[in-house]
Amino acid sequence: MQLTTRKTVNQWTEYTLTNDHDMSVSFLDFGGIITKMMVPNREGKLENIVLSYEDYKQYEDNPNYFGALIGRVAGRIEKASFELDGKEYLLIPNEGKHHLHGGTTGFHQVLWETKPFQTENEIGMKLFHSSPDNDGGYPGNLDVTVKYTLTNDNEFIIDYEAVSDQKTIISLTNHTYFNLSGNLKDTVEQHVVMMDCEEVLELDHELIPTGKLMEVKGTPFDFSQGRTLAEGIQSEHPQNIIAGNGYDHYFLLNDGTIVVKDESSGRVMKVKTNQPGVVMYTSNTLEEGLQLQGGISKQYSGVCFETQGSPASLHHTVLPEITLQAGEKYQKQTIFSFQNE
Ligand code: G6D
Repeated sequence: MQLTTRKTVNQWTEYTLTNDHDMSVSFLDFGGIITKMMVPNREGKLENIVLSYEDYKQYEDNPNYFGALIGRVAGRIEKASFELDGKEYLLIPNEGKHHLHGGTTGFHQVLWETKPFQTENEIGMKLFHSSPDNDGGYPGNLDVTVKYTLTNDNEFIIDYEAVSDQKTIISLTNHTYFNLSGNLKDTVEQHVVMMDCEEVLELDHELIPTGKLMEVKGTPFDFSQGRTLAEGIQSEHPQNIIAGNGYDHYFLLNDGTIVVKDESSGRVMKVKTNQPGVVMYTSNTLEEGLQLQGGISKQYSGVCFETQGSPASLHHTVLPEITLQAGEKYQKQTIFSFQNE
């Protein structure tokens, strides 16, 4: 197990965690951005399975949120406003009249303090950020700790903890785009996904949840038996079309487990979370022609599993809330583990 560091553009630091089987995860202190994840294929060949810019300077803007920690609230907050105990809060509308992924002062663009740790079978980094009261319009002084851990069982674990001195809202995630083919050899259209989910949140034409839970049975959103992403990308289902021909939806998870397989490489990724759901985004609107590590971006180059509580709960009662009481500890975990078939 080892940790290496290197200075990159803007005096950012890139850390690389490597385990005893040579799996490695690289990330920046800026935005906690995951820049590389080297995972073996069935022949044992290590290849990068995440989308990342070749020129790190492009992370200054990062409109696709490649690899980034997202907060204070992942997803879209309708009309950039919410109410807590009868008081209305106005956030920065950074996508039309709505608020996306924490807005222009979001956690994807802050410099996190870092502190390494190591045990016999784990190596990792704690990342710290303090978001002041009224940061981007959110109430409460919020202290956040995110822990990135790589184990010798080829698991990459993200632990999220936060505490606020006032009642507030919070829903943290990581916005890594995965492509298990390795080094961008293929798109994710033939990736097979399995998840135990009966309902997804219906979206309107601005990708804002309508508050209606849509039964997945008999639709391209039913992943209970496994399904290629291509089926939703090519489907005529109105919800696949509204998302830009693919998926960009919040799936309510029964057991918090997602399995993703790429037949060509033999890579299998299992995602295990204690979040109530996940936005699966198949990069339908990813800008084409970006110079990424390993190749050029195109539609469906990657798939995101943004585990989170849904901000739609601020406007609809059908979902678990994302409120955090003063002094209450926010604690969430998502594990990405890798095997081969
Ligand atoms: C698009 O709608 C999608 C979001 O879900 C995603 O996070 C973003 O691109 C990067 O806006």
